[in-house]
Amino acid sequence: MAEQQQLPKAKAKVADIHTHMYPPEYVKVLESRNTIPLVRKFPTASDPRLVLLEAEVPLLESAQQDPSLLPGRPLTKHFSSLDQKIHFMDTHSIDISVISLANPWLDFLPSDQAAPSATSINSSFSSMCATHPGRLYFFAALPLTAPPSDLLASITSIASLPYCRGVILGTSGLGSGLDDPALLPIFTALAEANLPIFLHPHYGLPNSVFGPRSAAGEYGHVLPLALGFPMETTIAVARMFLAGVFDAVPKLSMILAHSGGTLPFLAGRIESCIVHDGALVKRMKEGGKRRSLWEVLRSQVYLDAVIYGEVGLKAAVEASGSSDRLMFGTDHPFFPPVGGEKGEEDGEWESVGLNVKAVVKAMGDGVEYEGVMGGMRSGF
Ligand code: 5CU
Ligand code: ZN
Repeated sequence: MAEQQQLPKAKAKVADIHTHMYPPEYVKVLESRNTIPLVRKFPTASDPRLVLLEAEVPLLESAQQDPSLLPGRPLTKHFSSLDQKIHFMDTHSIDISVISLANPWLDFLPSDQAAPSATSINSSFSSMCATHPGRLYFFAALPLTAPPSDLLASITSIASLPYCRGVILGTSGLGSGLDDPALLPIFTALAEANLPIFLHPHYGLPNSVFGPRSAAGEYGHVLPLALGFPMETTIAVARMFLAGVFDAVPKLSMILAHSGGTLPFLAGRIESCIVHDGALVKRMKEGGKRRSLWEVLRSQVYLDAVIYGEVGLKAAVEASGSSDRLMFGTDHPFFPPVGGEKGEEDGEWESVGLNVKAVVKAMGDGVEYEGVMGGMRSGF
């Protein structure tokens, strides 16, 4: 991409904090399923289709009648191949990647399968990292549907894995969201083990929120991904804050996907609604002084820089208090080039170029740019 060549090359190391994979054993599980999340082959498509979202289900059904209407997205080699991940990193001058299982992680597994699957997937990630020491680290997957003792045991074992730098977590928690008091021992164990949570959306908003539409009005992934995902993250963190989770576990640290959804923009409004609710203020002061959402964002929260726009990035820096708390990401293998040319996915990705360009516009091309791109984290 010609435009990207004019962007400054970071002199310090570049670290990608938001980059996913599905190890082959996870793909096998998706292939065996009849309900989402699933992987299905269609005679009209060269790659199998990965169908993850509620909004994609109608096409899954209509594809039976008209296979030219394919649901989901192609499950290319980018999702599972380590060589492809390294090739992508090299193509985009990324020195370090912190890889994570993509959504919906292990959320859907029956209780008895969750812990063994987590062990197997985390050990696959460990082995991948060991083949490229210093270039790859990972956020581990948690067996959230496993019995509580197995879940706690998995945190102990994850903490001893040399390349593990935290855990990836969705917003459903144990099924009732992240403000569920039953999660406090899990958050405490993660904080004690110094494992930050990379919080990532998957469930979005119910499709009905976007209103009734004609058949022509699906607009691809724009409504669920551009709007639903960020609102999901916003709601999850707002609920954690309102429930006092950050005060109960002050050592808990979170990295929020997509620059915190809409939190940087809405934190003021959330605060205003709190201070106008006497009962809520009283409850939130029970442990002593009430910390504002701004204070929590600036002390316990980091944001990725996956927002594709200068204005959003500037809001993210303001909300998290410093560009030191903002971390570059690519979201590979999502958002591949769509030109349709053979081999195009092996070249530079426009989504990455857009993101780097937004960081340059928001930060300039000096130390702040280097810091967001990973300079501060070269000693991962
Ligand atoms: O925007 C993203 O982060 C993603 C992701 O990770 N997974 C997905 O299904 N769509 C978008
Ligand atoms: Zn992602």
